[in-house]
Amino acid sequence: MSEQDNTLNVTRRGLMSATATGAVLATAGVGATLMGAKEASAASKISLAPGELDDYYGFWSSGQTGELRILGFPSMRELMRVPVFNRCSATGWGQTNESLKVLTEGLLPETKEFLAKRHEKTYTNGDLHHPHMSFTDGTYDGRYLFMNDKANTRVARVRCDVMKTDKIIEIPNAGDIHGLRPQKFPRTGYVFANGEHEIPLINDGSILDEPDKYVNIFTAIDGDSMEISWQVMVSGNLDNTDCDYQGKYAFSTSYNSEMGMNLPEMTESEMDHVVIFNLKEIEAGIAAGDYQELNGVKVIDGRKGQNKKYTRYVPIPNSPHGVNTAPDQKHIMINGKLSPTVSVIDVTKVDALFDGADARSCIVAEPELGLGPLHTAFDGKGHAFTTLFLDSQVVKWDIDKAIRAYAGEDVDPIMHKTDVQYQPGHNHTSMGETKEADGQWLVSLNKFSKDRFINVGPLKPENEQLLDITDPKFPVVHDGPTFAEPHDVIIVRRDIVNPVNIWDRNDPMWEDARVQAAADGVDLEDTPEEPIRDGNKVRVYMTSQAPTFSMEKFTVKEGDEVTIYVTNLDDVDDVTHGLTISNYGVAMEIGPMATASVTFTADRPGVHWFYCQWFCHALHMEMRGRMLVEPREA
Ligand code: RUQ
Ligand code: CUA
Repeated sequence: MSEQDNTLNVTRRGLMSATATGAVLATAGVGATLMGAKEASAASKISLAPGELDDYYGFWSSGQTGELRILGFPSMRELMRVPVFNRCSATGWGQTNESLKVLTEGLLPETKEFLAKRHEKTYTNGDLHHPHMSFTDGTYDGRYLFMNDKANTRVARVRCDVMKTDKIIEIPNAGDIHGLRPQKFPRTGYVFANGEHEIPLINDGSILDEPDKYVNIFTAIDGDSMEISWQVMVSGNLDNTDCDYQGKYAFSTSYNSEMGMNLPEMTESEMDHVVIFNLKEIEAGIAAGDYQELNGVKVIDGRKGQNKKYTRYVPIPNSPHGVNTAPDQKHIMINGKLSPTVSVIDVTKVDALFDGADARSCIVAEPELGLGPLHTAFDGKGHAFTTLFLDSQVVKWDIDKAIRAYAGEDVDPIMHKTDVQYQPGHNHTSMGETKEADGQWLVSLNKFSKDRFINVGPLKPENEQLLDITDPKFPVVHDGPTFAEPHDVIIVRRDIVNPVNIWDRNDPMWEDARVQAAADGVDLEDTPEEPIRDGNKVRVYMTSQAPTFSMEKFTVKEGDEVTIYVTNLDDVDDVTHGLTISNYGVAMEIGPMATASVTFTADRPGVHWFYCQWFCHALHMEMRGRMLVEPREA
C-alpha cells in the first residue's frame, strides 16, 4: 500500500467518526475526496513513512497488566513494554535476581512474611494507573518515571536512561495507592501518592464496622531516594492528586468524604471535597515533632477539624475525580464525575484559606460541561479539554470565560464537543501537564471500543483516540486499540528523553553480581570455564557474544541451587541476548554490555539445553549449550 493510500485511509476513518460532518460526508459517499487540507496534514503527521521518527514519547500505563508501555507519538506505534509490577516472560522480570531485588527490597516485613507462606518472594500482579515523569522547574526533565500500584499499595520508579524499573516501595499505613503526581517546582522532589481505600489505622483484623477508626493516608515520597518523607492522615478517601507550580500545595480529590463502606453510603452526601495539603506547614510540623510514628513513618494528623495548618477541605459537588493543574501555573481543575461541573481553584487564593478564609473562596469557576467529567487536559493557550464519560465526548472550553461566567457575566465557556468512541476516562495533551504545553495533540483513553474494531470475542480492546487540537473542531484522526487497561498517559517531547543504547558496565543494576563475582575471584567479562561450587550452591559465570556463550556445557547435581550469571560482551546497538533453559521455566534478557543472573534449584535430572531466545545473529539458533543435571545417588 502506498503512503498516499495510508493517508486516505486514516483520514476517511477520522471523517467517518460520529461527528456531524463525518455522517454527512459518509452518506454522500464523498469522504475521501472531500478531505480538506487540514485533515490531510493531520493524517500525514501521524502516518509516518517507514523509517521516519515520532516527535514525542508517549508513556502509557497498562492498568491491571501492571507494566509501563512506551509508544511513539503521534503515530501511536507501540515501541516497548517495560515490566514493572507484572512478570515478563521475555525479559525474565520477576525471575532474574536483579529484578527480584527491585521487586522485594521495598516490601514491608509483614508482606514478606505473608508471601513466604505462599512460597512467593513478591506479588505477581499490579494495577498501574498513573505514570508521570520527574520535573525540574515546571517541566519534564527526563530523569525518572514514577507510577502507582493500586492493587498492592506500591510506588515504582523507572529510570529513563535505560527504561528499566529500579525501585519499588510498598507504602505502609495506606490502602491501595491510586492518584500519583511528582512535584513540579522547584523539582521532584516529592512524589505525592494517595491511598484510595480507607483502612483501620491499626489493621490487625480486630476492626470491621467502626468507621471512625478508619483513616486515609496521603504520602510524600522522596523521588531521589525513594524513601517516605512523611504521611498525612485525612478524613474521607483520596482519589486523584496534583500540585501547584509554586511548590506550596498539593490537592487531592475525595469521592467518599462520607467514609462509607458501601455504594449508598459513599454517594450519600451532595458535597464531597478536595483536600489541600500545605507542604511548608507539614514540613514544619514534622520538624517540630507534631507527628506519630507508625511503621517507621512520621504521620501528621490532617483530619477535618484537627489542625487547619496542615490541610483545608474545600467542598466540591458529588464525587470529584481527576485533578489537573493548568499550564498557566494558576488554575487547578477538579473534575466532577457525578456532578456535570469542573471546579476551578485559583492557587493565588489558597494562602487565604489557611488564614481562615471561607473554604470555597478559592473556587473561581464551576462551568457545567456535560455528563461525567473525569479528567482535563490543556493546550497551553487558555483552553481546557475535559472528558465526559457518560456523554462519550471531549469538551473544549475557555478557562477565562468560565471564570467570567462564574463572576456573573453572560458568556458561554463551551467552545466545541467532539464525540469519542466510547466512554473516555483520562485524556492528555502533548506536554499538557507541564508549563510547556504545546497545543498539538490530545489523546482520549476510551474504556469501551465495542464496534470500532473487528471482533475478538467477549473481551475487547480499549480504544485510544488521537485528536488534532490544532483544529478548532479537534477531530479524531486515529483509533488505537490497546490491551487492558491503560488509565493514563503522558506525552513528552522527544528531545527531553535520551536513553542509552548500551549499558554501562558500572551500572548499579547488577551490583550484587559484581560483589559475588569479586568474592569468587571471577571477572564477569572473562569468566572461568567451570562452575564454582560452594556446598550445594553452584555459580555458573558465562559471557555471551553472538553467536556463542562462553560455556558450551556444564554439570550440576540434582538439588543444587544454581545461579547463572551472563555478561553480554556485545558492545553493539540492539544485540540483546537471552538465556532460556528448556523445561526449567527459566528465561532472561541480557542487554548489550549488561550482566543478568537467575537462580533456580536443579531438581530435574537430564540434559537441558540452554539457548539464546533473542534473535541476535545468523547463527542465533546455534547459540546454545547444555546443562547436565546428574541424579542424586539414591
Ligand atoms: S483514574 S478514569 Cu485510576 Cu486515573 Cu480516572
Ligand atoms: Cu544470542 Cu540469539
